[in-house]
Amino acid sequence: VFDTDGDGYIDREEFAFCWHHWIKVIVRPVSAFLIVDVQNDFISGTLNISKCNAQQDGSEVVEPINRLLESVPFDCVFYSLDWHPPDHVSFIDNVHMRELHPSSPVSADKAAAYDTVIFAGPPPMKQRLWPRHCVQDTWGAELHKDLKIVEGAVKVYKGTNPDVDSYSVFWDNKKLTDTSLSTQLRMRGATDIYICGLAYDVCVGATIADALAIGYRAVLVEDASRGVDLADILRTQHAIRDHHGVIVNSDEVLAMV
Ligand code: VGL
Ligand code: ZN
Repeated sequence: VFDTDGDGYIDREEFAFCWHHWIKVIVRPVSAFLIVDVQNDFISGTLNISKCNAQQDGSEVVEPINRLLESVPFDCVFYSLDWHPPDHVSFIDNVHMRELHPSSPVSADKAAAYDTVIFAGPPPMKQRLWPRHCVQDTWGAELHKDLKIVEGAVKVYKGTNPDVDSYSVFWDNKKLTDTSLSTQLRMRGATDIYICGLAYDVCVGATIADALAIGYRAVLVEDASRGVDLADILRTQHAIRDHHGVIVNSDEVLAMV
């Protein structure tokens, strides 16, 4: 009965039946959908990822994300926003505001966007420099205008400390402070987190790594994510699989409904 057409795979109808009447009842997953940084600056603004090495169009995540929001009954939905003050440490045009460590591979005068420097600290802090982006209360920090915002969803702001960058939606890069995300997920009893958005190899990758480290079942929705650098995207895929995360496309999530 599991493989009526003999193609070697469990029939989709059979799986759907097992899922609804048996598997789901036993495991009782509580799902969270986390949409990472689908903001203007990454799509068509100052940190336009289509001009980066991987040349991916960030606007293409909007359609699959909206489709998931419309069709999948997630137990909770989160939108994260990169939300920097004007004097943020990651901005290339702020590199002169802070002292670099003698071991920094690039000096402040030579540093360009996308270079990595080491700030003096203490302790010394590695930092990739980016064009000024997602400044609080500017157009570039707004979510894409076509992104569906569902009722009852929670917005999580990160990167608000001028002196520390924050790629993961859980913690800043030095793990000094956490956002409200862990608390909110715990309050709701979440077991499974579906993650997607921008940028695949930066904030999405860091967030799914933390989710897996905490012990959530974490699922990357790949066709709803776009990245900066092809080699880093590959590294992110390997890191997810190494830590028992799952990589799927949105139609596979839709097929679970
Ligand atoms: C991001 C670079 C700098 C991201 C944020 O959201 O992936 N990337 N700040
Ligand atoms: Zn940022």
